[in-house]
Amino acid sequence: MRIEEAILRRVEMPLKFRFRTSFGETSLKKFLLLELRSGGNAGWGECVAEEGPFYSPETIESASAVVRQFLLPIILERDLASPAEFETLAAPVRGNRMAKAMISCALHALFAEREGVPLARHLGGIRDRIESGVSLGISRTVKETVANVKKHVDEGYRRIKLKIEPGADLDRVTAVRKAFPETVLTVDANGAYTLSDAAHLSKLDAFGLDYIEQPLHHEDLADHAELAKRMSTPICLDESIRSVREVDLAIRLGACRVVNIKVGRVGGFEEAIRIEERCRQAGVPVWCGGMLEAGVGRAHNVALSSRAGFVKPGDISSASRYFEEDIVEPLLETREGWMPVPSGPGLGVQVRRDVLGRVTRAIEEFR
Ligand code: OSB
Ligand code: MG
Repeated sequence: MRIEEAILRRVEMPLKFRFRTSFGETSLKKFLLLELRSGGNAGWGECVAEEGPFYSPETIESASAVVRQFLLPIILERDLASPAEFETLAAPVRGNRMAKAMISCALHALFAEREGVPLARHLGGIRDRIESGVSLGISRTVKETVANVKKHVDEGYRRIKLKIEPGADLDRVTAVRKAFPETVLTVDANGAYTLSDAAHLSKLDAFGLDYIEQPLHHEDLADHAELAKRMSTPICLDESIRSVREVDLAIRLGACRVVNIKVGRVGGFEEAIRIEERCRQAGVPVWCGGMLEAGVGRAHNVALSSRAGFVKPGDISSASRYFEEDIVEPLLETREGWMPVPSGPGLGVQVRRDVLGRVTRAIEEFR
C-alpha cells in the first residue's frame, strides 16, 4: 500500500480530573495525532509521549522531530506490503518507541480498514468485550481516596489501581481495603521506591493486592528480583519493559510475575504481541496499560486487549471519565465493568472532524 499523505496534528484536551502520580501531575492531555491516507482510506495513530520526559525519555517535541525527520520518510517513499514491514525498515532508528508506535498503530488501522476487518481481528484478537480496570491518581487525603474508589467501584470497574508514593501508600491501601474487602486492588509506584524500602513495601502483603506495579527504578531489574524474594505480593513491571529482550531478562531474573503492556512504550503492535507471546510461554499474565489516551489511542488499546494473552483487567476505562467530549464516536464506554470491542472495519470508531477542529493546536501535512 502506498501512503499518499500524512497529517500530523498537535492536540490539547482538558482532563476532567487532576491526575497525580509519583512523577508528576497533569490536567491537560497534550498529544500528537497522525492521520495516514491511502486510496480513500484513513489510518489514525495517537502518540503517548507526554509534554515532559518524566514517564519516558520521549516528549511530544522529540517524537515530532523523529517522526518528521526519520520515520515519515520511510513510509512516504515506499509501497508497504504490511505494517510489519515498517517495523523492519525503522529498526535502524534506536529507541523513540512512542514515535514509532504512533506510526505502527496508524498503519495497522489503515490496513485493517482496507481489508474491511475490525482492528481487533486484524491483530489476532478473540474477545468481543474486555475487562475494565481503572487507574486512580494520588488524592490529597485518605478520605478523598476512599471516596474516589467508591465512585469507581459503584461504576462497576473490575479492578482498582491506586497510584502510590512514599508518604501516600500504606494509609491509603489500609483504608481502601477496609472499606472494600472484596475489590480486586493493585498499586502503582511508577518507580518511586528503592530496595532499602523493602521492609516498608512488604507491609503491603497484608492487603491481598493482585500485584504492585513498578515499585523500583526502571533500570533496576536485579533489585526487583531481590524485592520479589522479600515480599509475597507479585511484582508487575511497566516502565522496565520496553522490548521482548527486556521482558525475557526480567522473567529469567524473577523480577516480575505480571506484565503491563503499552503499545507506545514498546514501539508498536509487533513488539507488543511478541511480549504477550513470551509471557504466555512463561505463564506470566499480561494486561494492557493506558496513558490517558483520547479515542484513537483507546481504540488501539481495546483492540490489543482483545487478544487471548490479555488475561487481567487493563487500565482501560470509559472515555467520558477523562473528557467532556472525545475525538471519536461512538464513545468507548464501559458497561458494568466491560468494554465492548468495536466490530466495524478498521478502528471501528469514527474520528469527529468537528471536535478535532476545536482541539487541534497545530497541523502539518506531508506528501
Ligand atoms: O504508570 O500506568 C502508568 C498514565 C500516564 C503515565 C503512566 C501511567 C498512567 C496511568 C493511566 O496509570 C492509566 C489510564 O490511561 O487511565
Ligand atoms: Mg504504571
